[in-house]
Amino acid sequence: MIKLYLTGLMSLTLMLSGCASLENDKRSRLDLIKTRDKLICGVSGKIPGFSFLKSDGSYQGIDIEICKALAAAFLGSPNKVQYRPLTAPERFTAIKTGEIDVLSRNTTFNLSRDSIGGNGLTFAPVVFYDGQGLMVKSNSKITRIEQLNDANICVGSGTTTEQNLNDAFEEKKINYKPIKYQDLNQVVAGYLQGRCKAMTSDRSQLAAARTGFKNPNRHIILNDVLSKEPLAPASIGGDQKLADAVRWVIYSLITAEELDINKANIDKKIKLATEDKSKTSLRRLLGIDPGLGQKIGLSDDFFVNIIKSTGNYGDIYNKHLGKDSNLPIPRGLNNLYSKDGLHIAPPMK
Ligand SMILES: N[C@@H](CCC(=O)N[C@@H](CS)C(=O)NCC(=O)O)C(=O)O
Repeated sequence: MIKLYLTGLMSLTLMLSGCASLENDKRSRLDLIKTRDKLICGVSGKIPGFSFLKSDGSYQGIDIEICKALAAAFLGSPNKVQYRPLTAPERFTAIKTGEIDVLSRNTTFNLSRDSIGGNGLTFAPVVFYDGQGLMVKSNSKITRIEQLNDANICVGSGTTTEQNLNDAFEEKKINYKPIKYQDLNQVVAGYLQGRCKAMTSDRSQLAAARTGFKNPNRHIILNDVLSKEPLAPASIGGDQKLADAVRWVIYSLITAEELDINKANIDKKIKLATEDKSKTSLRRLLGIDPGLGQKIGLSDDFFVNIIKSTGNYGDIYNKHLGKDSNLPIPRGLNNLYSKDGLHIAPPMK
């Protein structure tokens, strides 16, 4: 009798949990994206190298390439993206209200944002390891953070930057006055007009902003790094199907670099794996043998579509931040783990 009751209870629980996951499945935004046949990607649009709106109306940068890789994986084409420029204070509301599908905008991954009791987002793997810095005019003779006592500091509101500035200066017992602005252009304008002795932001943003100055070499970024700023894409929390797909697209870019698969050689790799049945893991990755894509709600050629569209993580990095780009930033932490950096992908199997 007890046994019967327990079996009944178990199958009811299984039924219910089965139904629940089906329900979640149905309501995933990934399906909406596919029906719409367009990915709505939230970006900044104001940071050269990351996401920058050019005068011809096109967007460029590593955050943009992430949107393209997602569209290639979800919809088969990197061009099926609608970009939505957002300021820092606007970005999380845009995810929550469903105005955008994915945020790919120099956004720091932290506990308060990636939690149900916080902003309620789900973060994808880090696409750029950054840290917060301070930029000052070279003729100010300031070289250390301590020399900024009693200074006005220009900062963007609604950012981790604002909080870190407070934490770092409090800890070092340095007095300062934050002058807050809505976006990077305003922060820059405030700083250049002399409202502040220093401007603070992610170091990549400081370097990017400086490329647009009339005399970039009259400004220096101090060596002090105030925080960890791991920048990552994010989507709404509680939608595992979308989050899985986003996460494995980022890992695909890293995996491809690890395996030295790029735009130029992918057709050769496909040919090799098609002809050689012993290349089992490569065959699975390239979708020659089915199964991987299906598990994350995508077609089995998702990996091939990504690499054909954007190349691997290293290709993207070199194009926008490499030594021949307008904003050369040494790879450092942003190299592969096997090359003393922090990027590593779990096995794609
Ligand atoms: N990574 C930090 C800061 C990112 C950020 O958005 N910074 C401000 C600049 S101070 C900004 O709006 N930058 C880009 C823009 O102006 O569009 C965060 O996630 O809070």
